[in-house]
Amino acid sequence: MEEIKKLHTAILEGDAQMAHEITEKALAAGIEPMQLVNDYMIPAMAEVGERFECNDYFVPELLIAARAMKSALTLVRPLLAASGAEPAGRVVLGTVKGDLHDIGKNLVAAMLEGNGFEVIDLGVNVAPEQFIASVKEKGANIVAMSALLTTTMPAMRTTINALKEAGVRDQVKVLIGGAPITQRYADEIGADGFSDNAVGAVTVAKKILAA
Ligand code: B1M
Repeated sequence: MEEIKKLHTAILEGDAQMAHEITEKALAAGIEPMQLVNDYMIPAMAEVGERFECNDYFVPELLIAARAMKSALTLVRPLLAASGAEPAGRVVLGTVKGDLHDIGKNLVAAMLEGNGFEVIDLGVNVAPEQFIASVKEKGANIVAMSALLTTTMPAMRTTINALKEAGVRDQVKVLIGGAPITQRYADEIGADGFSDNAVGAVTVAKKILAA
């Protein structure tokens, strides 16, 4: 399906309707949802980020690109979830307090769901108390946190400490990621796992649950 290549352009140019339509047609033509995400959506958003960094794109362009990406993801997410076999774990996921970036977090959700995890997505700007309440209510075994700002990274440590204080730290594994996060930082704050990408997050989630 030749038209699929336009998905990259549609996201890059922030054409949500086009992104939605091409994704719909590609899925109808039998293209794997995972292929759409890995080969078109992630590279398109990576290029959006690069353009922003060299002042070719500004905040409005970022927002419309993000909207186009989300529009395509709404079609793909349920399919990724449906393709999963046995539930591999129950994940409470969110972007930490003070941080509104959710594109990477949504990709992590889609990848986890696509690999059989149940994902309780708390959204963005998630306070430690919200993570704790959800862990208790849903009986989650993974707390997954995303942060894109160096100023919001400390909220991960705060949340881990809050999990300890609430007496639920031993019930869950903590997985973290996001552009400024490193393995070193994960070790420093006592997280159980770190991944620098959404696909790797699945591998790490499986590994830490098995440990
Ligand atoms: Co903002 N932003 N932003 N932004 N933004 C960055 C992060 C920035 C690096 C841009 C820059 O200046 N070069 C910079 C942070 C600098 C820093 O902290 N050192 C920045 C800034 C400063 C800001 C504002 C403060 C700007 C302002 O208002 N002055 C503001 C903050 C708002 C807030 O959060 N409180 C802001 C706002 C925005 C928009 C709203 C315009 C928009 C977000 C829209 C949205 O998310 N709905 C936006 C965007 C789009 C970006 C960039 C350009 C792209 C982020 C993105 O979506 N990347 C970003 C620059 C960049 O990254 N090059 C930037 C694509 C996405 C697929 O990648 O999120 O990294 P990413 O996710 C990856 C991995 O990191 C990993 O997997 C994903 C897929 O492989 N991953 C995980 C992510 N979470 C994970 C969790 C895991 C595991 C892996 O386990 C749980």
